[in-house]
Amino acid sequence: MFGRRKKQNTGEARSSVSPKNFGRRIKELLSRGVGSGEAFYEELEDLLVEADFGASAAVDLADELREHRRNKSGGLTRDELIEELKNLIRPSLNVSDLTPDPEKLTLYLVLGVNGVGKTTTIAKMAHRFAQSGSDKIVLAAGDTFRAAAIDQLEIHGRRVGARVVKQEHGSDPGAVIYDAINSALSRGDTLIIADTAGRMHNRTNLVKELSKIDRIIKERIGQSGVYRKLLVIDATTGQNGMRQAETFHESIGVDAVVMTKYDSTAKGGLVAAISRKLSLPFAFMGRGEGMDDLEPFNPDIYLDELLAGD
Ligand SMILES: Nc1nc2c(ncn2[C@@H]2O[C@H](COP(=O)(O)OP(=O)(O)O)[C@@H](O)[C@H]2O)c(=O)[nH]1
Ligand SMILES: [Mg+2]
Repeated sequence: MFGRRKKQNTGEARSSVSPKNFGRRIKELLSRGVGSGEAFYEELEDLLVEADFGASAAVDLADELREHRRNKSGGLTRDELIEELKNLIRPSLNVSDLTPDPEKLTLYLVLGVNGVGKTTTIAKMAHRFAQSGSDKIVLAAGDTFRAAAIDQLEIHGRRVGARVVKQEHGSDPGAVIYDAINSALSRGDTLIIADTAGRMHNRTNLVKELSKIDRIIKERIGQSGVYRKLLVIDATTGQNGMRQAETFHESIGVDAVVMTKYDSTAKGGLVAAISRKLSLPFAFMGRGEGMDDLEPFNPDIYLDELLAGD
């Protein structure tokens, strides 16, 4: 069901439409105006599909624009059409603010298939929160499947000044996270970011393994704390990313999405596609491998970049 671990930086090579390129092409199309009738909407749909909006969002957006323009007289300038398109996309874009509340024990469970950038994102988030004053951050090495994953989290933890709770390679991820919560409670730490393995190959395993972790966290964190499930999606995986979002959301419920590798993607439509189809808010965009390469999701910046193109 899930794709194999991707090779890195294949985004450029696979894509024919870069964000700039997409913006430029859409601007060219919009410059010609809706005057060209049905051909205009078909071309718009094709461009949206190429930019990873997915077929259903592409058709819907083209339909909505058509509907919108139907009863209006007079033509629109290119920039007015771009604004209309932004106005059609914007309402489905939502933001999740993950700034932790220092008064409450908070746990972010980070989910996603292998290689999407979970561990790197955990380090970036810890770095970001540490810089803004959190000094009680715990990273839970819940990807116990690969020994290297535990080492990787430890190295990141040292770098960003966060304590790492781990167990042996192969141990039960639920037990690691349970330990992390208990030690946080006893030491007065306020934020736990938990890693998970992305090895689940079918929905049954995924549900089983994650439901167990989910239950443990709910029991230990309780009503007084904050528990959020964050799904990491690799922007270069296109409609595979859409399917991953659907599977995780249907299986255990996702609270917010982090999109990684936005720097090496070609296309930005996946954000809009996931937003429209699943109504999930976005928290962060990863824009590189460095610790500072994580930005809070901003719908206006997203739309400007998507439709920029000069
Ligand atoms: N260009 C780029 N690479 C990233 C980004 N986030 C993660 N990576 C890289 O993706 C690869 C897999 O990341 P990792 O965190 O190990 O993925 P995990 O298997 O989901 O934990 C690593 O080489 C990361 O440096 C990003 O935002 N941009
Ligand atoms: Mg990892």
